[in-house]
Amino acid sequence: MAKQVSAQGLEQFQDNRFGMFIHWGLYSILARQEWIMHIESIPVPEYEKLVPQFNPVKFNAEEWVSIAADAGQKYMIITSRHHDGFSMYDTQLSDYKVTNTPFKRDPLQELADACARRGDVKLGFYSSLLDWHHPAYRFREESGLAWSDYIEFLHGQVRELCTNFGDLASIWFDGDWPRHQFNETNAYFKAGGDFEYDKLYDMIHTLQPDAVVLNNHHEAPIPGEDIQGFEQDLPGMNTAGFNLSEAQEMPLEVCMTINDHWGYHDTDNNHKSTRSLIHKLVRSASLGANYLLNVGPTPEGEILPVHAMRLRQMGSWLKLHGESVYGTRAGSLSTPEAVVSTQRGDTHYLHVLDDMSDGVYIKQMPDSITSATLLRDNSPLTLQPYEKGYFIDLPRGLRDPYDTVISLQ
Ligand code: JFZ
Repeated sequence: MAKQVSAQGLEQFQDNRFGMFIHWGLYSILARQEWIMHIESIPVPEYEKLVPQFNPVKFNAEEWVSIAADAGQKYMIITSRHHDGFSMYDTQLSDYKVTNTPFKRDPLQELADACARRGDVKLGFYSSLLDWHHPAYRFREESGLAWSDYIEFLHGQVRELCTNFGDLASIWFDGDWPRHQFNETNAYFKAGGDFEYDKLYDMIHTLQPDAVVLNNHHEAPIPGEDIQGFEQDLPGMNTAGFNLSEAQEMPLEVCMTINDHWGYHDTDNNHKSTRSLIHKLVRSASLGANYLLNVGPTPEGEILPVHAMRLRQMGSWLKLHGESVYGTRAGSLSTPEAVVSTQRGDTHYLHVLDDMSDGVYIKQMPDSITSATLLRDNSPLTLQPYEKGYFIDLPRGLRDPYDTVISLQ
């Protein structure tokens, strides 16, 4: 049987509910998102010219971790190496890495130290399965290398990630998309064999027993993958076009961009509002999913102030309403469209996301529930029997601009 994350690690991961995703690499210099090398067909020697330009002098690990903590995010997942193949840490398995730039420092190590010092934000790593730079991935014919050379590199890097940065929350894989044969002969994508997942996942679960493994392959998880991921969509929805799999009976995670791109894009000003971000967080929670919200820092090493501001506003709301998010599981009440629910044991939380005319009608109330209060300040609300269910009157003055939470006990 394939190894899995520990029961405790899996519970903890779900309890976290809210995380920060970070896409950061050489591509931030070009400021046109992380796929730029592919989109503009930039040859490897050209792209390599970014190396001597990378010098994010404003990078401050403490600052990033404190933004996450202020936002109420309990973990942070950062790109250790994206599809461009550039390692953002001091790997011993390649010279194509951040410590060989003018910056010289290892930002992943600094983040690991900052997380360890604070203790309230866990660290995890994104790892790309495909690699547009590694000769054994994209240039096997020219280089005379074999697929096994790439597997050795990939597994070796994951071993480094699991060994050198303390306790991790998660390893997050991406780049193996079986249902999207972009172009079977396109060397940018075509793997030369399989990724030996059994071995790869067993290694992670042995070295990091509490870390969850996720693979963003957009299919139902295989053994050793502890959670199921959804990209840019809530579980069960597919507006993005690539979330073809059904939500499984297992812990879930939704990842989303805060604007329209993962990596830094200097003309993307389509920032989601704080209100819509809070709604996505609680809608994810109501479906049993964590919400991993991405930011793409600048080439100077900054999380954009417009993003930090929204994150901190989410944190202010969570300070008063966190009880209805952290440690909860999917809701089981049947609610009107604009209302979702989460629950912990016998306590249910109604999240009123829109202006309901007078209040909320719940068709079927579990017998265990006898009282309703406003979570924010415990003001009592009346549970009025109405038809077969209950009506909860929600006076205008009690409503929250983002999400009014009613606690049912
Ligand atoms: C993937 C990455 O390619 C992207 O750069 C980012 O890291 C995101 C979190 O994950 O995004 C994908 C993956 C697959 C498809 C589309 C976007 N697909 O199969 O269409």
